[in-house]
Amino acid sequence: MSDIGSGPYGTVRDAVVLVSAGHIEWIGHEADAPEGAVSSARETIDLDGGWVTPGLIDCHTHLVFGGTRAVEWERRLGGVSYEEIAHQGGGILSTVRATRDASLDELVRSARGRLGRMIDFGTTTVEIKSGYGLDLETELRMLEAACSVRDTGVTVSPTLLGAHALPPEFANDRSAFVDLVCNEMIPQAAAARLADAVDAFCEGIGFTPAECERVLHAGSEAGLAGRLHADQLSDLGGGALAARAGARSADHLEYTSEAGARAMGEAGCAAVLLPGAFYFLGETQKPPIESFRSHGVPLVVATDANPGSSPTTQPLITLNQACVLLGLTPAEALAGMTVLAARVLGFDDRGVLRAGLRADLACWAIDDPSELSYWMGGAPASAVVAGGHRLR
Ligand code: DI6
Ligand code: FE
Repeated sequence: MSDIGSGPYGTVRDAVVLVSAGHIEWIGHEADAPEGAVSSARETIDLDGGWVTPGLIDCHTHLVFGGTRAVEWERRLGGVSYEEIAHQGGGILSTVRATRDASLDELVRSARGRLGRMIDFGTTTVEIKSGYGLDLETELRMLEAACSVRDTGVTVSPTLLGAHALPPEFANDRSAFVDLVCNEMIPQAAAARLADAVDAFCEGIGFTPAECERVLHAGSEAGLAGRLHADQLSDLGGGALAARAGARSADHLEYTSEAGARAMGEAGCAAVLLPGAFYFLGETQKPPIESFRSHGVPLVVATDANPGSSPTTQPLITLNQACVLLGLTPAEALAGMTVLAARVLGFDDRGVLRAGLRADLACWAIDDPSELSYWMGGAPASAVVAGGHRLR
């Protein structure tokens, strides 16, 4: 019994997890399992010495989009910066054109393919943002596509990211676009139950802190949680703004100041680290991890899966990047994609393995949990269970 929940991972060795009606009924040492429970189980998965973790929770993705940005990436390799491409009408706006052109069916089909690869690597809960429509109809279509991929068995938490970039038709009237986001997109998405949260891109190539504050305020008026793309390419005080506005998280945070980290700690605002974007954009300025630790800011890790700055569907590579590039420990990285990510999405029924919680499980043929972030990608999960159903 001595090692129940022990060490940095809360490890239980030689364990049994009993699942019933979609939930974990019992978890503990095999020797202590209820009499006959294992032998009478309808279905068993023998891990043969492998490990079980909570299903991975990817709390920041842009999994629904049209097209790719591979050609633009080639230009970036030739020396043109992400921001220059954005200023030339490319970047996010090129994905907006492809997404507006895509039907609901096409968006669902491509997102389902990407989500399938994430499931292979243990993801059972995913947040999906809109933000490549930038008009009412396409933003709602993106959210509908996000909700449609629930048929995979994965829990999807959709986020309205209407204020992601200024669409060309509003180039001369920023405030009218923010009005559209606040007065139409947010209320309609909330009324149709197509969004759990709102998000905005607080950045020189995105929206000002004042504009983002309006969006977060409109979101909370509509009963939606707040998130913020903050301080990714410059310090606009986005971390502090997210904290002040009561957002659940500020995300990216490469340029967040000490004061921003302190404000986040005081407000209980999580830091969602997106090492895939840091890597893919060749960033050199790292988020202030030590400041976040010292101010008690939860360190959360997500893929930021998107066509422009983090084209990945592989959460294990993200865990590796969080350790190698940003300096998290493997245990911190795993907590950041499980228990702490659950809180960012407002779920209290998952993210840890405990009796009574949802049976969202990822099974791995590994000898030690540090292998989840050690292999640069590693092998797919040997089994994935969501809500008690086997997804793989
Ligand atoms: N930051 C990101 O990493 C995503 N959005 C954002 O504001 C990706 C945007 C993209 O380049 O498509
Ligand atoms: Fe993002």
